[in-house]
Amino acid sequence: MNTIYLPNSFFVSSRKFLTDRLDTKSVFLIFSPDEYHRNGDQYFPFRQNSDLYHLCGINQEETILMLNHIDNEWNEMLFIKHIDNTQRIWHGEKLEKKDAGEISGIQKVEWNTSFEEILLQNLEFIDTIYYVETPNLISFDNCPTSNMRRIDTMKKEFPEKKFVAVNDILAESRLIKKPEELKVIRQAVAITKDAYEGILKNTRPNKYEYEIEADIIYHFIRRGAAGHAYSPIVASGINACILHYVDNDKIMKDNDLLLLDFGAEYGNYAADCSRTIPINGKFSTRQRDCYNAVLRVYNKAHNLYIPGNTIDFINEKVGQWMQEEMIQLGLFTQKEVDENKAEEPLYKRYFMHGTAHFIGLDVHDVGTKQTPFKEGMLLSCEPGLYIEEEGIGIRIETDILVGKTPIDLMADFAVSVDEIEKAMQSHDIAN
Ligand SMILES: [Mn+2]
Repeated sequence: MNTIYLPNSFFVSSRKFLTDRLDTKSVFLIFSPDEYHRNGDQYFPFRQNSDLYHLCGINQEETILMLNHIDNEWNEMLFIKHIDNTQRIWHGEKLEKKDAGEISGIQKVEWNTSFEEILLQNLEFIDTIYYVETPNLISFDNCPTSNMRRIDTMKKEFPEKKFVAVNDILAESRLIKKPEELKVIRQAVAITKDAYEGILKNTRPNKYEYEIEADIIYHFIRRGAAGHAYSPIVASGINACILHYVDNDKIMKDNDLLLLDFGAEYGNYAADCSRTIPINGKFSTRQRDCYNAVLRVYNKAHNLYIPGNTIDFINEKVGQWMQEEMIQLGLFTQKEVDENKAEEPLYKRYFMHGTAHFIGLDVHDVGTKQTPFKEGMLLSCEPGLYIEEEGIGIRIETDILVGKTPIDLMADFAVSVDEIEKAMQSHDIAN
């Protein structure tokens, strides 16, 4: 759980990036998220807040990071959970202060029971409280995250202080991937490739979608991934037209396509991959035509991942390219496009989602559709085509590193019709 994936020099420089942009006489605070109740006496597995991880590398619950500027310098303090012997017997070891210090590169580590007192001592000398706005998801409307609960309480307790959210600074810091991070991300991608190769070998008619999901998690866990970076989509036939299909419980029919959207989370970083393959190992003529239409756009789109472009620009461009392909596929005519008075372009009938999002510690990472690309940013490239009336759903997705020459991190994953059909020929008969 607290395996070290990044050297503490990485976290030291993340904190410096932040504090260099903050005013003096201030304190920055961030708290771990709650552990969420599942059912009975069970909890969902804990996942650290990505900003907190980015700043100190601690993957443990009930962690607090405090950076305060007093006496002309930044003081760093980390607060971690202290457990007694009974808890140790049931739940195992937690980080000792020394371990937490080594992981984070922070000298002063205390038990979180002393946090309130230390904060109060420091507050006298400061004017501004910096914090991270964490989302209150709709379903948690009346239940703000632990981080926001604490900040909201402080806003009431200390109305004379100035409260400033620093999400934009942290987004800027997280967007450009450093070489150390890229090493971890490439490992997430390599593990995802293993799973894809397993799928190509094991997919065949009359199996259930969940058998493929089981193959994916098998490959992820056996190489040290934490698991899925997001709920995997294993959607055969018409199910592929449900964009967030996660039931994965239908039987896979002969002559249908299988759309897969899956990615490993390794060392807190996500890989994000989509592929579409023929369940019986051979594309039909129509399926191949549709697939190649998406593939041509996918290949062309890679060249857009250069400094200065934005997600908005890519969405617009790729939408237009897909529209031209849709005309060729006979889905509508150029005349219908020209005469279309609706606000939505016609291609949105068959391609309803965007082409790109940032990837990093979160699979849909920080950054906006207007953020200008810089070298070292990582984004998905995922055109798709969903023709419900034909039971065809296709998406091809890879992760691309922005640069003067963009780098496709999944360049060695089978993607052409020939590569896919060839890989599927080596079907393991015993399965
Ligand atoms: Mn994606």
